[in-house]
This record gives sequence, C-alpha cells and structure tokens, in this order.
Amino acid sequence: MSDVVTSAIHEGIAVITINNPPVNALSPEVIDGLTVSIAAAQSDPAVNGIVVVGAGRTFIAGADIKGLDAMAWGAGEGAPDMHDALTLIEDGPKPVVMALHGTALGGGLEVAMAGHYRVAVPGAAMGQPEVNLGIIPGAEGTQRLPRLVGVEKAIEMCVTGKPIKASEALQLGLIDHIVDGDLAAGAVRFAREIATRSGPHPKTRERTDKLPSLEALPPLIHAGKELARKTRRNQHAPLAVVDAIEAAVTLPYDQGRVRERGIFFDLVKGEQSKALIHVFFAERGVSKVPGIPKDAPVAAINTVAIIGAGTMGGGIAMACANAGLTVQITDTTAAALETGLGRIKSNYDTSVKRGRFTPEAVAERLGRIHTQVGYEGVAAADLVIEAVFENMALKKQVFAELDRVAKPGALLATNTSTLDIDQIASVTARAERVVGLHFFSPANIMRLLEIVRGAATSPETLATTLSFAKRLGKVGVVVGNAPGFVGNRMMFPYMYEAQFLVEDGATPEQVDRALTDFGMAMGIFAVDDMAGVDVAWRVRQELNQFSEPGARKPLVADQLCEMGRFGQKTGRGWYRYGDDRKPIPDPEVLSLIEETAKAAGIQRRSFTPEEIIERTIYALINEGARVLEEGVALRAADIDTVYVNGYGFPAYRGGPMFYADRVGLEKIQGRVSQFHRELGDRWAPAPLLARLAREGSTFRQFDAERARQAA
Ligand code: 3H9
Repeated sequence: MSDVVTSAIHEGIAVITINNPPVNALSPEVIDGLTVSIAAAQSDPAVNGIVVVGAGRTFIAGADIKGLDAMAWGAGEGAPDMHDALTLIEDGPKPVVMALHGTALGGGLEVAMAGHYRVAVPGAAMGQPEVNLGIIPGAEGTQRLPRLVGVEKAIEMCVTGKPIKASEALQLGLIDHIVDGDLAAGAVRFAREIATRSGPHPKTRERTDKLPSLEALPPLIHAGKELARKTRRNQHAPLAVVDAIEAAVTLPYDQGRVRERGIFFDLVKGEQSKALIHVFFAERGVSKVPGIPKDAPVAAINTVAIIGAGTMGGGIAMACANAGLTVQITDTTAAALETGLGRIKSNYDTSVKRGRFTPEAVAERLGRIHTQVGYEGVAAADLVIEAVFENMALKKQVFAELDRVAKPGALLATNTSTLDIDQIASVTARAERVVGLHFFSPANIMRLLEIVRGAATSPETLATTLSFAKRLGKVGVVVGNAPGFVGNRMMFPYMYEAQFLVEDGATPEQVDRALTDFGMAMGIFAVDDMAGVDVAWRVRQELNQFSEPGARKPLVADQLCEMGRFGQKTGRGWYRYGDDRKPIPDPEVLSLIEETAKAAGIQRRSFTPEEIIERTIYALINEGARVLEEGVALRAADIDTVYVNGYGFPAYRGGPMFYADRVGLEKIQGRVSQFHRELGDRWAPAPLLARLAREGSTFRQFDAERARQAA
C-alpha cells in the first residue's frame, strides 16, 4: 500500500484516505496510490462502494504547484495526465463518493467531479482557481464542471477563480449532500445507501442535461469573455478558460478534454504562469524569516487599542473587528471619535449595499468596536496601534504615554509610513516590543502589511505580528527600518521620475495610460491624487528630500499644493474630479506644467509608452536593487509581494524584480546606465543591479543564493 494513500473497509465500503500534508496536493505518488486503491476496491468482492476522503485539514488542494513551476521553467515531468485515473473512477461499477472538507481546489475538484457522488461538510469550499496561476484546469475540469453546474456558473467559477461554499454547491448540483458531524462516517452511510440502489451510477462526463443548446451558447461565451476582460485585464488564462468551456458544448467529450489539455500546456509554459506561480510562492515565503522558527512562540492578541480615529485608524479598526478582535479606539476629543465612528459606519453601510456583509454581520462587527477619549482603555489591550498624524515629535509623545499606560506585555506598534521606528521606540522602556505596522489605505481592504523591524524588536514580537497579519487576512512582509521602508522608499523615485517626465514633455494622462496599459492598477498621478498630493509634500519636508547639491527637484507638485490642489479630497490635483471620482485631464495643470518647464529652461519633447515605462518602472527596479542590497528587504520576492499587494503592480508580471529578471538584467542595467549619463546622478545604477547584470544572473538566483547561505 502507498504511504500517501491508504484504504480500509468499513461496513462493506472501502474508505480511501489521501494523506499528503500539508494540503494533499496531487503528487505523482498520490495519483498512483489513488489509482491502485480504486482498482483494488473495484475488484474486491467484499466492497460495495467506495469513499475517497482527505486526511488532515483538507480534501485535495490541487495539483502540486511545485511541479507546475518546474514545468513552467521547462524542467521536471510537468502536470500529470489524470485521464486514466479519472476514467477508472468514473467507469467503475461501484459507486464512488467523494467526501469533501477544507478545500477541493483545482485538480482536487477535478478528481471529485469524476466521482459518481459528492458529499461535503458545511464549511467545505470548492473551486477552480487555476487562473490565479495563469493556467486553466488541466484534468478535465472545464469539461465536467459545466456538465454539473451549467456553462454560465462554470465560466464564473473558472474566470474569477473564487471558490464556492458547500451550501451553494448543493444548490447548484455540484455536490449531492451535506454531512453534519463526522465526514467519513457520514460519507460511508451515504455510500451504503447508494450501493443498495441498482446502477449504473451517474457519470459526469456523460451528462448533457445542464449544457445549453448550440444556439444559446454564443451570448454566454460573449459574457464570459467580457467578465474575463473586465476582472482580469491583460491576462490570457481567463479568456482561454472560456474557450475550453465552450469546447465542452461544441465538441464530443474526448475532443473537448484534448482541447483543454492543449490550452493548459500552452499556458503553463507562458510568461504569465511563471509570474503568477512566482507570486504564489513569494506570498507564502514572506512568513519565513531567518531567525524566527516556524513554531516560534506567539503572544495572544485578542484586544487591540488604536490611537487616532482618522481614516487610517478607522480602517485598521475595521480590519481588526472583521477578524473577530475587540477594538478600542482612542482619540483626544469626543467629536473626533464621533466623526471617526461615523466614517466606519458609513463604510460598513456601503459594504451592506454591495452585498459584502449582511446587516447582522455589520452589527456584530460594530459591537466589537469601542471608543474612548484619553488613554484609560488602552490598559486592556494586547496590542496598541498608533495611527496619529505623521510627525515624529507627536509620535514620541504618544509612545511615552502608551508605555506608561499599556500593560507590561503589550506590543506597541506605529502605523508610520516613513518615520524611524528606533527613534519612536527610544522613548519607551520596551523597545523589544515596539514594531512598525504599516497598513495601506483603505486598511480594511488592502492586503499588504509592512512589518517594520526596529533594532531592538524581538523575534517573538515579529512572530506575533506575522501571525496577527495572517489573522487579519493580510500578507505581512517583514522590512527593515529605513526611510520609507520598502514600498514607499521605492515609490518615491518612481513617482518623481513620472513628474520629471511631464516636465520634460509628457502629460500626466499619457504617463498614467502607459502605466495602466502596462498593467498597473492605477497611474501614478491618479495614485498621488488619491493619497493626497500634500502627503508627499509633507514627506519631502520631513525626510529633507532633494537636499543633495545639484539634485533635480520636481517643480510642479509643490505648486499644486500651494494652489490647494491636494488631489481627490479637494476635487483637484494633477487632475480634476467630478462626483464619480474619475480623473479628468485639466488644462490648468497642463499650462502650469508648460509654464514651469519653460521657466526652468527645459526642452520639452514627446515620449513613447515604452520610454515612459522604462523611465518609471526601471527607476522602481533600480531602487529595489538598493533596498535588497541594504537588507531593507530580505528577498527580491518580498519586494514583489509588497508591490503586487500594496501598490497595484500586475501579479501577472510577477512584481518589479521578477519583471526585471524577465526583461533581462543586462538590458535594464544598460538603460539605467544610459539614463545615468543623460539624466544625472539620480540614475546611478544600483551596485547589485550592475553586479547581477555583469554575472548574467537574476534576482531570483540572488534569492536562492541567500536562502542557501541562511540554511
Ligand atoms: C491545479 O490543480 C491544476 C490542475 O487543474 C491540473 C492537474 C493536471 N501545491 O496557503 P497556505 C503549500 S493548479 C503545492 O499557507 P492556507 C503552501 O505553499 C492548483 N503546495 O495555507 C504552503 O507551504 P509552506 C490549484 C501547496 O491554509 C502550505 O501548503 N490549487 C499547494 O492559508 C500551506 O499553504 C490552488 O491553486 C499546492 N497546490 O491556505 C490552491 N497549496 O508551509 C492553492 C498549498 O511550505 N492553495 N501549498 O509555505 C491555496 O489556495 C491555499 O494554500 C489553501 C490553504 C487554501 C489550500
């Protein structure tokens, strides 16, 4: 018997258990083990029915993504061909009941759909998330799913990649029964009952009752492609999965599955799947911090105090309340608290209107949020998060007070986006429990959390905040304590280069369009307007940017601030805004730019989208290389995680450092050196970039080398 698949007979039912921790991924051993066990049960006269169940926390979470990664890079055996195993299950005379808990994802759901019946616990989730990896289902999922749930729902599930819960799956006919209580026992009961019925048992691949007619198909396909274009701009897999599902209707089953497999193989070898698989492992890698073992002790966080009821404090409060934590918001006046709570309520109202939460769920969350003027309530908190105005003197004053009132074991965190954690910690007697928690606005939505490690921050504090991030459903990335940390540090040269480009002759709209066409969620001028043009203005002063002699200073941004054009909040910034908050190019800004450039003696010219991308994205990459070399980021993959989750960098390009690797570091280094000659010292190539380019290496290899050294 295989190590990863075992079989035992209970009351005439063979219970086949897959045990391949952590998530029962479909390795070749699992597929072999499953095939052998199914065949044995089918030929055993003592067996009347078969149940397949997963050991541990889940059913099968899909194909082994490490195998897909190897295949994407042209190595390894690649994705197993599941066809024989699935046909063996489906064609057998004895009923096979797939018993689902945790997640049945990707290849996991594909195996489940080959069973004659599916039962699940109420908490189980099922989905085809392959598009998240830049591929489509490759084990006949695009052919079986529409036969069970119809074309429209199959397209929705495969294009969005979002799993559905057991109750919806039951309604749709994806599963046959929900088991309350012990899953294996319930599945055996179900199988025994089914086994008494005379066969044949339903084969999914032979079903056509949910498939539309050829006439009814085109509008469904059209709508599916629209959904793919809208929700996953510039991506290949979501469009291709609609083609594969179309084949489920237009072709006989066996031709349809061959079509699916062809598309699957084309995609897995493409650029987007390399990038998206990189993002998958990069996100999971961030919690592996040298010096912090996986089982490092973590302090319990149940109550969080938040200092400051502004937009950021409110968003953090919502993120915590959504995760089931008790929240205490503190501010200096009752009026500030009232305004802050009002904003939280109105955000929750919007969530109800959009169907994200029920009114009951909102009432529950609001019930966890308490407010208080002054610091008294802070004593009960396990973690205090300061979210006051970005000013060192004020932060120090707040931390001195917090150190006095917070309980001795409590962690003190600052939500600063740029300031020095060590200076803040220096006014406390617990520097080992002081850490930066840099949330991104809106804090209840954005997945990124930069966890800033001060000189004295203890491993336990880091382990606790990493687990806190996970509890909030966020990706916590540990970063070093240097101005701007990772994300903002890199954003400044990127943002200022964009501003120099418009002074040199482009328009904000042209720059933003080039960036969004490249795949950025928003253009940098639209981002500046959303964040507040005055925010960067204050940071410029606080960090004394552009103080080096001869440094080129951006000229227009300060003037916008002096004109009160702070961005969206004042209705005007780099753009004008109407009620829908869509940026409208503003002739007043264009004249301001032209006049400013003229006065500064700048020779203006036009720029191609390629030049715009090189000037902006390469600035980001060059600074990323410095951040990496200085150890502010532990890995290039951490930088990618920061940019994909916090700055709208397209995941299908893998993040800025992965993108640089794919363009080729030699090419990037060549352009950066050229800009250095033409545009001045701000473009001095980062030494690490220059070295890796010279060696013909990549940031990915740099990460692998660092990991080897740390091991
Ligand atoms: C597919 O199935 C294609 C088929 O159609 C084609 C067949 C021919 N493989 O996320 P977590 C690891 S494509 C390998 O922290 P959670 C993960 O790296 C696949 N490893 O836990 C981590 O390792 P480590 C379609 C995997 O509880 C550990 O498990 N399926 C896989 O927050 C824990 O993961 C998917 O896309 C895998 N498939 O979330 C599902 N899955 O401890 C992808 C996980 O060393 N997975 N690992 O860092 C997920 O969405 C989440 O991991 C899951 C658990 C929801 C399952």
